[in-house]
Amino acid sequence: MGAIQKSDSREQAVERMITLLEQASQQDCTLVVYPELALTTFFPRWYMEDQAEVDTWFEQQMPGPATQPLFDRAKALKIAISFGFAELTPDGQHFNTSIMTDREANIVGRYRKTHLPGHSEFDTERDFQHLEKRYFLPGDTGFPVTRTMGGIFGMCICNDRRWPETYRVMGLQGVEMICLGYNTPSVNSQRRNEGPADRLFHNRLVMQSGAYQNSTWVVGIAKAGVEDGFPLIGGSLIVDPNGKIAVEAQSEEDELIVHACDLDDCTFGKKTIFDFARHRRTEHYGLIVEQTGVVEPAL
Ligand code: CDV
Repeated sequence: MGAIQKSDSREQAVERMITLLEQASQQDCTLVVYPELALTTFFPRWYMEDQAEVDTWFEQQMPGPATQPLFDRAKALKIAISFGFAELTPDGQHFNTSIMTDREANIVGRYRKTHLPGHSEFDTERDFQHLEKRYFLPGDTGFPVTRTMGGIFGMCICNDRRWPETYRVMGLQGVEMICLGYNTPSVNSQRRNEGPADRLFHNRLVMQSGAYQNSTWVVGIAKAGVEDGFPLIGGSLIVDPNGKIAVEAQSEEDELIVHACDLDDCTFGKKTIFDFARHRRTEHYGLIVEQTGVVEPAL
C-alpha cells in the first residue's frame, strides 16, 4: 500500500484495500496480505501526551464500522485477508496487532507484535520519532500458527522480521506461510547515511533467510511512500521456501503483487537440510532463552 496521510480516514484506507481486493479477485487470488497499521498513517512517529488522542488511532472492534465493508467484500469474493491495525482491548490494553481471516471472513488468527522497536519518551537525538514502546505493550500471543485453507499459516509484524527467533518458533510448528506487514522508514533516524538501499537490502536479507532456514513462504508487505513528509520503503515481496524472491513490488503506491504459492514446496527443505527433529541440537541453544542481552567473557 502507498502512504496514508495523518488526515486520511479509515474509510479512505478501507476503500483502497477493497480496490486491491477486487484486483486480486480478477487474478483468482485466495489470500491478500496488507501492511502493518494498514488503516492509518504510521502514527508512532508522532509524540502524543494525551491518552484520549492516542486512543483515536486504535480499533476497539474488529471488524468495526469502518472495516466491516472490507470483511463483507472479502467474504463475497471468498478471499482470505491479513492486515495490521492498532488494537485497544476491552480491558484497556494497547497492541500492534495483525489478524488473518479464512475465505469466509472469519478471523482465524490474531498476532500481537512481540519485538517493539523504538523508544517511549521524546528523543531529541533522533531525526524523527519512533514511539512504539510508548503506545503499545509487547504482544502476549507468542507466535501462534493457524491451520486454514489447507496449510499452516503464521504472522509477525515489521521489526519481528529481523529476528531469527520469530521464524524459528513458527518453523517449529510447521509453518508454511508467514504473512507480515511493515512500515520501515527509508532512512535510519539514528544514522542518516543508512538510506533506502541499505534498508531494502536488510528487508530482503531477513525475509529470505527466514524463509530458507525454515523452509516456508514469507509474504512481506510494505506501507510505502511519503507519509506527511516521512518516507517509507516499499519492496513488498513474496519469498519462496528456498529463500528466493518470487515477486517484488516495483512502486511505492498501492500495488498488487501476485504469486501462486504452492505450500507443498515447503516439504523438501523441511524433510532434508532443515529437518529439525533430526538435526537441531537444543542442548546447545539454552542461552537463546535464558539470556536476553549480550554477556561477554571476562577479560
Ligand atoms: N514498524 C517497525 O517496526 N519499524 C522498524 C524500524 C523502526 C526499524 C523496522 O524494523 O522496520
